[in-house]
Amino acid sequence: MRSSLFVAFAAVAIATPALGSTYLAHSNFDVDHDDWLVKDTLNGNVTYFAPGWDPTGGVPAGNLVFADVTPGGYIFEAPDEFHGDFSSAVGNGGVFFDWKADMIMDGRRPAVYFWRDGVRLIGLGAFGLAEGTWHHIDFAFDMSVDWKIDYGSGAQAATLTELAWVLSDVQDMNITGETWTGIQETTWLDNPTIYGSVPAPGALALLLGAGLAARRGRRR
Ligand SMILES: [Ca+2]
Ligand SMILES: [Ca+2]
Repeated sequence: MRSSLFVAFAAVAIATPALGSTYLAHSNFDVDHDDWLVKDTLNGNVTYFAPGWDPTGGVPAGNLVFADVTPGGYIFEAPDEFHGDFSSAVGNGGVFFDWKADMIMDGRRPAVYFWRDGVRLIGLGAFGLAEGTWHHIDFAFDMSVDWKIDYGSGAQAATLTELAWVLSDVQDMNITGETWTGIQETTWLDNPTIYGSVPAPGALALLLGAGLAARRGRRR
């Protein structure tokens, strides 16, 4: 028992410096579409589609692909793994994804949306992204990103408190699909991830100390 604990702690100590961040929710689509859906909204009517799954060509390997099918707008919708309390990552993590579109209209850009109680938190990517190539898009959960919040009457600048409020109970997460008015474009997605930073060296020392104390407690 004691030696297996030691091995576990040693593995953490060795692995930590190389990790950089830990994934709180993650899909790499290497084996399937990981329960993601495509949600299309046309004149207020919602239809769900299963996205296509491409075993090769992602970043790397498998990825989602969806070719537009209606004149409405579509988004990629995350499964349950991306729902819940991510407040531990506020000021200490963020969300990233790899994204590609074959046609991007002027004024269109990729975005991520987090929903809580009908309120939408929005991270907006750059305009003018090149078509037909993968883009790695990363939004930190802090005020270095121009986060927007929409209570139903239009997007406005979000405060850190609002950011934390939504991220402490995420009920839905979406990533941009639609990039062109008309049934013409195809969009690809890979590696959607909510991440937090690994503990700082001081925090890790505390963690190890707590583990050793627990061992001493059990021995008594
Ligand atoms: Ca992949
Ligand atoms: Ca379209």
